[in-house]
Amino acid sequence: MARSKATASKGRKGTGAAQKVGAKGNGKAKAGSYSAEDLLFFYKEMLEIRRLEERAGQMYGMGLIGGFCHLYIGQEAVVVGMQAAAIEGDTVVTSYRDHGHMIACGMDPKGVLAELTGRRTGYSKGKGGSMHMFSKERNFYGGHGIVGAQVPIGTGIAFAHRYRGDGHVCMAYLGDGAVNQGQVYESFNMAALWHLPVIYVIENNKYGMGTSVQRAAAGGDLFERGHAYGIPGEMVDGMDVLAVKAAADKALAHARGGAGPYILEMATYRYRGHSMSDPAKYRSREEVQKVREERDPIEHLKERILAEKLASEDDLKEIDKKVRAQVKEAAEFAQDSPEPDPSELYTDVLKEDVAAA
Ligand SMILES: Cc1ncc(C[n+]2csc(CCOP(=O)(O)OP(=O)(O)O)c2C)c(N)n1
Ligand SMILES: [Mg+2]
Repeated sequence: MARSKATASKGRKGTGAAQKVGAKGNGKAKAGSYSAEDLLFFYKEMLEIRRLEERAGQMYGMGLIGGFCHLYIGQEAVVVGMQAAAIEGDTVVTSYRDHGHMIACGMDPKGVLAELTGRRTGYSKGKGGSMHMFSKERNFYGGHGIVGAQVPIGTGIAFAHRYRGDGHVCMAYLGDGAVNQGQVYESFNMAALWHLPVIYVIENNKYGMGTSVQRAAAGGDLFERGHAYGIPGEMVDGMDVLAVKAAADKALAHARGGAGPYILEMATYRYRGHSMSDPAKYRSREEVQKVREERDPIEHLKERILAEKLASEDDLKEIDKKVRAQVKEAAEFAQDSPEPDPSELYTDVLKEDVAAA
């Protein structure tokens, strides 16, 4: 199966300390396939993303975050399930809705919130903001504001994996709105032709800004868009972390084994507006409420953990308490950090171009 190493691990808080993920790579999401430790880890990861983003939303409202801020709330199971199946060294690239991916890749919440608030301790020294964060150390390649731009970039990263023969796979995430970009199909063609180790993860959250996928995308399911290139794909319940993990195991094994790209279409949903400035008038409150009540990925897993008696309500409350404390600490760290020095305006830019102009 996909997991050539027994368990995936990820460094946290830049300490390089490995943390066990530990889910078995058996490709099945049936009850009993996962230990209590696995499920509690998935629960904690999804909660960490949600609490961090809730905090980011509050900080935005307080005027502490400038520019754009696109929240991932509701979609947490997608990236947590994917990363649970990945091994250390696999790479990730995504769009501007990227905070969840950073956390799931093991990036430090302090550095993420510091970047969101434009502080020098942020991942891009406070100069990039929400949409422009990277971590070579954690194999996270951004954070891209141009719709679809990350798809050829991810394909290029996959080319590098293959060229180097390092056995790794790139997971390139894109939205339902991005699947209509021409560059996506140029990428599919190259990836299929050269059997590149790339998984295209389409996060179909039903909307591209204020346009529903039904109004924007012709044809059938989005994963079928790879069929013309011979790229296999499937639809996955993106609100169920175990279904995502099972699909990711299969797709990663395919790509890692040299069979080329794979497409996973995640049926998911975003609870918040497109960005913080979106009042989301294109859908009803009832629609959002229904998904929250019936399909919430965190509640879903919580119910399962309780039903299988893998932990008590109190255990889960304790996890939430710890996560909230960690996020609070990260927010304080960000707010206490200084802004970049004005001299930073002249660093990390193409100075030669400036001089030549
Ligand atoms: C090339 C390009 N066209 C238009 C935009 C404006 N824009 C930003 S996000 C977005 C919608 C993309 O929707 P989707 O791919 O479904 O991702 P989601 O926001 O749902 O995660 C658009 C049209 C852009 N950033 N880049
Ligand atoms: Mg979308």
